[in-house]
Amino acid sequence: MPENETTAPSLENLLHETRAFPPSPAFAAQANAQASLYEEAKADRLGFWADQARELVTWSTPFTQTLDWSGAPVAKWFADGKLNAAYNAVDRHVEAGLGDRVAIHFEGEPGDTRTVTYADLQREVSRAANALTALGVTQGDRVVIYLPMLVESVVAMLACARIGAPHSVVFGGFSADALRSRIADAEAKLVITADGGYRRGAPSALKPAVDEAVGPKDGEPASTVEHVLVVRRTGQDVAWTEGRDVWWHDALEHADTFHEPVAVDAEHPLFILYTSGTTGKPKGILHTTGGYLTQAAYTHKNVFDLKAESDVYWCTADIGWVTGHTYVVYGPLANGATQVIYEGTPDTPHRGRWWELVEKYQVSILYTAPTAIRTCMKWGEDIPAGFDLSSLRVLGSVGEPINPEAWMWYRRVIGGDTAPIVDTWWQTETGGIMISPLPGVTATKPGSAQVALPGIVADVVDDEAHSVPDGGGGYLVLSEPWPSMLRGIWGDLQRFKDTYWSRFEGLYFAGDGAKKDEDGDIWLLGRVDDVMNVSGHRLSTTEIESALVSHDVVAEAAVVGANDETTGQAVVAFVILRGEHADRASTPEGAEEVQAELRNHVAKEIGPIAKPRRILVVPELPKTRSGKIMRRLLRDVAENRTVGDATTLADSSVMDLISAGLAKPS
Ligand code: 6R9
Repeated sequence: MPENETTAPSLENLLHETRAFPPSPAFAAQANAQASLYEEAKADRLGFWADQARELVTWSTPFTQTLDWSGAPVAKWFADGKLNAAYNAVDRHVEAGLGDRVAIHFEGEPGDTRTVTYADLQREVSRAANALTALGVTQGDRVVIYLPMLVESVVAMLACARIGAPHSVVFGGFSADALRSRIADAEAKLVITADGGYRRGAPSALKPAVDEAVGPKDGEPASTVEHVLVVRRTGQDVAWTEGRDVWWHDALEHADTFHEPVAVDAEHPLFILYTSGTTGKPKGILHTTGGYLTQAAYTHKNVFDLKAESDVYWCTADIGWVTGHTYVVYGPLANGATQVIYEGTPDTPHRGRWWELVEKYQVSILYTAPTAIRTCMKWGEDIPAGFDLSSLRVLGSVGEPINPEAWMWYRRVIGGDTAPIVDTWWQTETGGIMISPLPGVTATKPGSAQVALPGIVADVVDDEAHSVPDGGGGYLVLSEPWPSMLRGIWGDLQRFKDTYWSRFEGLYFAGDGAKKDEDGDIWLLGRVDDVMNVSGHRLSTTEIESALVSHDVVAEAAVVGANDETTGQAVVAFVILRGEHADRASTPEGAEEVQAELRNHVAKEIGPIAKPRRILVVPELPKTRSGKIMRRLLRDVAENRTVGDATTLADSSVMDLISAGLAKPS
């Protein structure tokens, strides 16, 4: 793309962002990461990773080879080493005398609690591993986990790892159909589920979806699943298939508390995690053991500045997503951390629930998503102000670009203007954090993930794969293999090559647009499929959203490019107004006034070219269960089409609400 012409307008808004927050000397002095880490990694990248692997992971057979890239793009890391991920997450801490340390403070949505030490975890995981073995699961068999956020969910994942059976966690909010296709693709032998979980104040059933997913359907035979292991959580009635279904508590009660972890090769599959592409069938992203665990532990220690003996860490992600895998299960436990796991939603039974938990457990490190932060902004800052959040010392963000307004709010209202924010860019495919500031080292900038971590090589390139100069924009790529990189798409090597390695020769194509600022820091601009082209000008959806949200009246915004005969695409914005302004748009005159105000605001922030052609005031935005806005559906609305498949929305009625509201002329 002709850089200067097409990206210049879209760079304006975020490049106006010049605030920077250098680390305090006190934080820097105690930080795990020091600036020398970058030099160390640069001087000998592979040696650096080998050091991390030896320091942070315990190997039953030490490795002698670091990287084998001869089968590129399928990497082998530490290939001649052997280890067990569950041993690393649990047993070695008990052996080191830390058995009494709390691993998990569990808080159920109804308020029930459970404290699990590392010694407890060792007994539970060993029992579960023995139970799985008794049910015929052996090394290499796939186990699907379909559970709410419970202690048992962590135990189930670790029990699989302990016996070398790759797990495939399917988010509990997915439908029976989604579960069925994932079970089929992985040819799973066993499913671990629960009767249900608590969600928004009521028990919500899970087992019926499993019954539907594993049985015969529409001429399709029953699945490969031999047993369904069922955790009792809510006590609700469940249908029972004798011989197939087994209660978790029964199976564990009879199981021994001793289990010898199986030492597997470093490249043994640890898990498959399905992630949706924008189209087509979900991709089963494959991760293996040694490299994944190394990067999980390394990033968790340095990016969050974890002090295992004193910190209380809380990552709000569900184990159904990669963030829950790497930063609830493998990273924190490998590092011997104490963490909070919360079952429910942030607004049950009240909108201060998260902050109440921070106060109660004295959480010191909080890792969450921009969508959650913006929701809290919408609810108002008097809610967090009612709780003591002074224990927080590091804040993390993940999942989508965080707009500067939300970043500043997070810093001021939640972080007391002192806690460093780490905006961490990574993907299911990358397995661990790739681009992020290091707290105590990096002067943070609101809205930017900034720098590749020591050991990671990232770049922004143009259409011809040339590195763009500072100030330029293009596509984010990763130029060197990294330990926790995906090893493929389950059962589809060709799709792996086509999706990630064919766009630019020899480079991993992440699918994200990005730019470099004058300091060479990286700003993520959203998926490239969300980049619009208006009259030959390249505009980022994120950027316009960010401009809209920076206006007082806007709580949330989503922008799409709608086809337009003359300009190629036209910018269409969907906005949710902040509570106190919502009434203003209820009359046609009021709505017009708000729309004009916002259009001018965007013009002022970015340039007239970015002015939305239409601004639609809506009550909600369509989001996937992981909080990503489904722009495809909004594009349908913007282009006056019938709205497409909305089944993966967290709340599928949202589209009806939006369409109904728009039927009235705005
Ligand atoms: C970890 C996770 C990956 C996609 C990724 C990008 C977006 C994630 C981000 C971010 C800007 C960040 N993304 N973190 N964009 N800044 N800090 O979310 O994995 O669900 O696979 O999503 O999310 O677009 O390509 P996953």
